[in-house]
Amino acid sequence: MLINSNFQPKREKNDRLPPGQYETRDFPVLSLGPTPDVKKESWNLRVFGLVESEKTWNWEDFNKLPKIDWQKDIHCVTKWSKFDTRWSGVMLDEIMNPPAGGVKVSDTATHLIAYSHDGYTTNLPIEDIRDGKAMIAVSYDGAEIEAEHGGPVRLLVPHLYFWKSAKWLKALEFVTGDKPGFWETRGYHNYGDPWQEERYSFD
Ligand SMILES: Nc1nc2c(c(=O)[nH]1)N[C@H]1C(S)=C(S)[C@@H](COP(=O)(O)O)O[C@H]1N2
Ligand SMILES: [Mo]
Repeated sequence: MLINSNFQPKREKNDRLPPGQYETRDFPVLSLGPTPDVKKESWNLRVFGLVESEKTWNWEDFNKLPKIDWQKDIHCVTKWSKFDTRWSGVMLDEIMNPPAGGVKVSDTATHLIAYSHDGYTTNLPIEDIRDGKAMIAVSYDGAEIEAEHGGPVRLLVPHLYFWKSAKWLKALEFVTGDKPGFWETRGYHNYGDPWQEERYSFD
């Protein structure tokens, strides 16, 4: 299928730093708790909710789905941005594409909820995970994703603040009518566009 992997929000040419951000070369770790020990061998991805029939992939089956390489800038609400991070993984488009082995999502679904092994959740409008905008990443910088950065599998939605990129991904739920996640119910913005500085709900 056709995937626009070069999706970037509109912005001034050469201006890669969203307002209020600074560039870092490090890769800071931001987790709300201890790093869960998620083994590839027992890892599953369950996709459920408003789908024709729910589906669970194990590591082996998941890795048979088509993967692409992605080079993206990431922006954390705590104000660091990191340019040109290199990932590879399966686009959400494949997960939602029955001919590729994905699920058939109901037309009534408006949002995706991501669930993680540490109890974290985050919500995303469906348009923001379609058409080459979101990846389920299995590798970072040419190697397996380190545990503290969400390995073995994390979500990646780089056009929104990085808290939307759920680490230690275990399930995806399609819903209608939204369902704010961990940070979204604790004062973070419900959408989180770095170019609009959508950091908090009560600014
Ligand atoms: N499961 C899970 N995902 C998460 C988090 C978390 O605590 N748990 N933190 C979020 C936040 S606030 C940020 S900024 C990024 C940090 O990712 P990193 O630690 O790889 O830099 O992960 C996001 N995804
Ligand atoms: Mo964050």
